[in-house]
Amino acid sequence: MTSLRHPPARLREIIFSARKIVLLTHKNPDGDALGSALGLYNFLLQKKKHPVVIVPDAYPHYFRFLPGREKMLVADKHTEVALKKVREADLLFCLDFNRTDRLGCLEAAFLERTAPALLLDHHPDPDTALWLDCLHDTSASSTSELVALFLHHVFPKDPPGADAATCLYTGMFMDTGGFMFNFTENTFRHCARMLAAGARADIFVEAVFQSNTEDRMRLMGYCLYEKLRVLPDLGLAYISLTQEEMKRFNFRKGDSESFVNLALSIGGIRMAVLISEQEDGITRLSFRSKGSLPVNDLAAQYFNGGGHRNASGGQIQGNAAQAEALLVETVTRWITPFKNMA
Ligand SMILES: [Mn+2]
Repeated sequence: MTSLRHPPARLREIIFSARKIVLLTHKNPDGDALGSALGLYNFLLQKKKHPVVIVPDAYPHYFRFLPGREKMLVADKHTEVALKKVREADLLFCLDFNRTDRLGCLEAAFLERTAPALLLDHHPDPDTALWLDCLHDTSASSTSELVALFLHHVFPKDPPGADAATCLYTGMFMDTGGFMFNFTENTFRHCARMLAAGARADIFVEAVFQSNTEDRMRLMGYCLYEKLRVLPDLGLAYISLTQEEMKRFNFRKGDSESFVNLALSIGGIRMAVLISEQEDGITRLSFRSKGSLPVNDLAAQYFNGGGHRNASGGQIQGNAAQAEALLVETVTRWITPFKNMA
């Protein structure tokens, strides 16, 4: 854990004296990326600041309920404006990532900037030299939890309002798989504070869990019936999707969300993977594991990726069939030392 080096009063000063605050999060933003960035955004609005949230690329449509998301800048759509905002910022927050390549098209502008940046994150091994100050804790459930902690610490007299609370609660819920993993007693403490502040857990449940499209449900059925491969000897289950299959089901970003967890839910399976072919000749792999099996090591060593021990991502240059072959071959070797582990 890296605690903040600056005292709360100094951090308040840094924030209040900044005129152009930019909040950045990672590519393929998930519930925690959006929740932490928009949570902080809504809080800063309360403090009469005018921050801007910039996401590198599109986010799943079911997060459209998050307060403030309509003001967010999507950098690969509005590249010039986004780059200008990053260059002209006088204070930046980096949320839910600690490797600058996670910024996509914003990376170069971020590295060239002169303004100070603060990091709030829970991914392993940050390069702390890049930031003026860090609140970094891999044992935190989510970056949203760290934003809640940061606000409690820096602004003890100003509880977040309902909009900020809704975003931060969403982030904590999503990054723990609905309080299934990675949470601590602190997570519930912060969630309780968010609910007391008026977090809308009701709209969130409907938006995220009760707004499936028919296309997504059919795709899920197809994946489970036709595409799920189970290799019991390796404790591995995976689903692989080609571009052609995604088009057949009118795929929209987020439609395959949580499919990897369906594969992982099989008894005896310790590791699950969703392979998704992209339009640009790249195939993405999303890894999940149970217990102590470190899929972030597998992702980092063989698939140009990384992440958390039980939830990581990576990618290869090539199509879905090539990714599938590489996955099986790699896991066959990689899993050996872990075979007798719990
Ligand atoms: Mn996160």
